Amino acid sequence: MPADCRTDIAGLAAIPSENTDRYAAALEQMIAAVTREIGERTDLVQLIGHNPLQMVAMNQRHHGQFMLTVFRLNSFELLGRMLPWFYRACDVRGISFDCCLLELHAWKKVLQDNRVEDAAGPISAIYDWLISHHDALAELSRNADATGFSRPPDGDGLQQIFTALLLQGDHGGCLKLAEQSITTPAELRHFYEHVVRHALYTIGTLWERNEISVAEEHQATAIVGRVTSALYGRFVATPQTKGTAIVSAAPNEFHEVGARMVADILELDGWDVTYVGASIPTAELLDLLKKARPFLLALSVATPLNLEKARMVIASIKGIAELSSMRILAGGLAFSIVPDLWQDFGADGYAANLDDTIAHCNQWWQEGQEHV
Ligand code: B12
Repeated sequence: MPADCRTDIAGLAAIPSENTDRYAAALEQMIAAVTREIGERTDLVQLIGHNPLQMVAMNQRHHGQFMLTVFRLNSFELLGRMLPWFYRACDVRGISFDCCLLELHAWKKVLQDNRVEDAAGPISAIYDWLISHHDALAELSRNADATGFSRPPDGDGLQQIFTALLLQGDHGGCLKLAEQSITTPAELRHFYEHVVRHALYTIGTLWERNEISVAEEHQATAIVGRVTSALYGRFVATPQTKGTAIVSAAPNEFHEVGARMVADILELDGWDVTYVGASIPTAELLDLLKKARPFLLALSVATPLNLEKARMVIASIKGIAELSSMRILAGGLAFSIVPDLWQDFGADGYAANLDDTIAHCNQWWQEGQEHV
C-alpha cells in the first residue's frame, strides 16, 4: 500500500467486542440488504456488467465474513493486505470500481438500519476510511505486486514445464515428469514444494487476472491430485516411528493440496498420519480429536475468508481439557499474510513450508520424548 494509506490504516481505533458481536448477529440481514440495494439500481448493467446478481451476493458474503475476521482480530494489517486483491478481483471480472464504492456506502448505512452502531461508531469509522481511500485503493489494485498473492517470479525449467503441462491439461506428461524427477522421499518433498506449489501459485494468479477459466484452474488442481496419488503409493510403506498427527484443512476451507502435502511428508517422515482433507465441520473435527487424542494437529488455511472459523476451532480446542497436551501447528497461505497471526490465534507454531513443518514437528516430538 502507499505509505500514507499504511500509516492511517494502522491508526484506526480497535473495535470493541460488543460492536463486533452485533455485526456478527446482523451479518445475514446486512448481506441481503446490500445485495438488494445494488440489485434494485437502474444502472445495474453499468455497475456489474453482465455478471449475475449472485456474484454481487457472493461478494457481499465474502466482504462480511472477511470484515468480521478483521474486527475480531483487530488486524488492520490484514485488511490493508487484502484490499487491493478485492478491488482487482472485481475489476478483472467487469464489476466497476463505482460498484465497490456504492457497496461500501450501503454497508455503512445498513450498520445503522440493523442497530449495529450509529454513524459515529468505530465500525462506521472503518467504512469511512475505506470510502475516503477508495480512489487510492482502486489505483493500487492495478499494480500486480500489491497483494501477497501475486505470481511467483518466473521459475526454473522444471517449474515452467510442469506449469505448461498443467495448463495444457496433459495429465500423462505431468505424471511422467514427476516420475522422472522423483526416486526418493527427499525428492518427493522437493518436487511438492519447488515444482507443484510454484505451478499452482502461478495458476492462481492467472485465475485472479481472469486469464484462465475456473475450469482450467480446476483441471490443473485435479491433475495435481492424480499425480500426487500416483506418487504416494511408491512411498507409503515407511515405518511409523513417531507420534500421531491429524492433518486437516479448516472448516469451510476447500483448498486441500497444501494440507495433503503436509500429510504425505509427515507420513514419509515416520508419523502416523490421519488426513481428513477439506472443509471438515468444526464439531466433527473436535469429536475426532477427542477420540484420537493425537500428538499434534496440523491445520491449514489458504483463504483469509476462513481465518475466523480457524480461530474459533483453535479457541475451542484450547478449552478442552483432554486436548491440553496436543500441539497445534498452523499453516497455509492465509497465515503467511500477517506474520504473527498464528500466535494471536493461540496456535503453538507456524510453518511456511514443508521443510519447516518437518523441523517443527520433530522438535516437538523430541521435546515430548525428553519428558517421558
Ligand atoms: C486450486 C485453488 C482452488 C480450488 C481448490 C481445490 C482443492 N482441491 O484444493 C478451488 C476451486 C476449490 C478454490 C476455491 C476458492 N479459491 Co482458490 N485457489 C486455488 C489455487 C490456484 C491453488 C491452491 C493450492 O493448492 N496451492 C498449492 C499449495 C501447495 O500451496 P499452499 O496451500 O500455500 O501450501 C503450502 C504452504 O502454505 C504449506 N501449508 C499449507 N497448509 C499447511 C498447513 C500446515 C499445518 C503447515 C505447517 C503448512 C501448510 O505447505 C504447502 C507446501 O509448501 C490458489 C493459488 C495459490 N496461491 O495457492 C487459489 C487461491 C488460494 N484461491 C483463492 C480464492 C479467492 C478462492 C475462492 C474464494 C474463490 C471463489 N470466489 O469462490 C474459493 C474459496 C473456497 C473456500 N471456501 O475455501 C485466492 C485466495 C486469495 C484471497 N485473497 O483470499 C487464491 C490465492 C487465488 C488468487 N491468486 O487470487 N481455489
